[in-house]
Amino acid sequence: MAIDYQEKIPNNVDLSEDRRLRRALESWLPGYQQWWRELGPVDSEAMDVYLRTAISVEPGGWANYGYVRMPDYRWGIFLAPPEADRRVNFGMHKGDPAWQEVPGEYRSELRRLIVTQGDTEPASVEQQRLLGTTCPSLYDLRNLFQVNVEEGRHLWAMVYLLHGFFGRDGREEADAMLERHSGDPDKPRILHAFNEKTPDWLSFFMFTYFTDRDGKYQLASLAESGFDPLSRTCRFMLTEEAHHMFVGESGLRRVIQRSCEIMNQHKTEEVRKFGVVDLPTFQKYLNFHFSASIDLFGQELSTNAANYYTMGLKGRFQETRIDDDHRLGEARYPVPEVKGGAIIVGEAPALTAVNERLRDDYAVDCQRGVDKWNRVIRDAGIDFELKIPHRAFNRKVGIFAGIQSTPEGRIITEAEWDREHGGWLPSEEDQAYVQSLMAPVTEPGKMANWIAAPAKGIDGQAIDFEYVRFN
Ligand code: BYC
Ligand code: FE
Ligand code: FE
Repeated sequence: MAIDYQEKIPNNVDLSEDRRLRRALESWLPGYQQWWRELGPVDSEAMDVYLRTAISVEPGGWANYGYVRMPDYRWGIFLAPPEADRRVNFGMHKGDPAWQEVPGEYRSELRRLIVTQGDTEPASVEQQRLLGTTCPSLYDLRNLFQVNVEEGRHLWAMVYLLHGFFGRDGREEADAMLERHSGDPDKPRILHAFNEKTPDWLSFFMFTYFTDRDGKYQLASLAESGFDPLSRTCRFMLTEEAHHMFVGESGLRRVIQRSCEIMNQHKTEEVRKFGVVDLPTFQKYLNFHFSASIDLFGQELSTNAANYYTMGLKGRFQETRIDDDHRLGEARYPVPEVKGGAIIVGEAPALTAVNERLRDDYAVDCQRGVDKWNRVIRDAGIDFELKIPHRAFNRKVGIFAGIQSTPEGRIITEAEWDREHGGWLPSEEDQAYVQSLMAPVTEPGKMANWIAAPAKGIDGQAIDFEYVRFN
């Protein structure tokens, strides 16, 4: 399963044997490159960046590190190795051999899932395109670009499926991926969170911690798909996702570490005058990014999701490790409800609640990093605890979209919300303050004042390694 880099489009799907598909993808390539130049990372054309590139899809042996001139990055198509005798593992077709072609009756559902997944990838690159101009260090700049090129590759992954398995409407959907743009009033990206701004590095780290983690859970559910090419594609994408979440988790830990240092050094909580992020502001950013990211799981009760499950297209997180019938005929699942001005836990058919179950799995995973950050704060002897806000807080999708709630989950009136929300979400002033910290630091090994150095470098290199050369 080696990857052939001699080809125009590196791949491990025997593209050279499939003339029609190769031509289709080669004709999509220039549009992609133009999109990258126009809406990818600004001013990056001349930079050499110490990037990892996939050279094999086997576990452990896939990454190769070296300097790459950004526009020459080789985006390619990499699928995880096939599993012998793989089956559909859930839904009404449970036990059938996994599909190597799109089942005709599920074509439009499958296409919609692939389009929604694909649309998020270039959206995130668009959201992050200005961040390079205010990088806190060369190490961070390199990580940003690594995330960006891999999100670009994730778009390729979905475009491969569209071109390879959906004929003409697949080609049209692939073109549309480059026509919708994050925040565009006429042609926005599909999901809300991907039309928000990522204007500063605190937001970037929050995004890679919380929103890329939605990617992990969605990709893991799609990796369970009975449509085997989708499953294999997502399995390889997941190996890349781990780094994106690492960038978020470690970035946020470093922000907190630095804030705590300054708090202790000056024996004050009012650290803004020393040019670092105060913990209450950090909490507000956390509140925003968690709430925006849990919206990405859709409605608590979703017939779309139930259909995807029954059809065998999208499973649950780690479907095959769950001990039940994998058909969800009778099973029930706890689901929150708003009743009489309070939030209670109700119950619903597990089949229509698969979105909610995934959101639950996701929330547990989010807590882990927060616990680690709290340990940093505690170890510094500071009395402050970061908290994940309640499910009901600041929601735009699902049953909580119609109400307002405090971060603790108490339902409040619109008037109270208008009065109080500036204390819970980043205000304009908070955002302006965070923005004021963003000045580029590009001397090897040096860090911006508001962030601590990482524990170690990338690929065993020193922290003061020249991760990016500007030329
Ligand atoms: N924004 O039945 P429901 C990633 C719509 S992130 C706007 O609950 P469903 C990444 C919905 O379309 C992972 N609209 O929907 C991270 C539906 O419309 P219709 C991305 C929304 O389908 C960082 C209606 O509301 N992957 O990879 O069960 C950087 C009813 O909703 C939203 C995927 O999302 C929203 N948030 O659930 C880079 C996987 N939510 O039918 C990359 C593929 C719902 O009324 N997508 N709606 O017209 C899916 O599995 C599903 O589409 C969703 C939505 C889970 C997102
Ligand atoms: Fe991605
Ligand atoms: Fe990602």
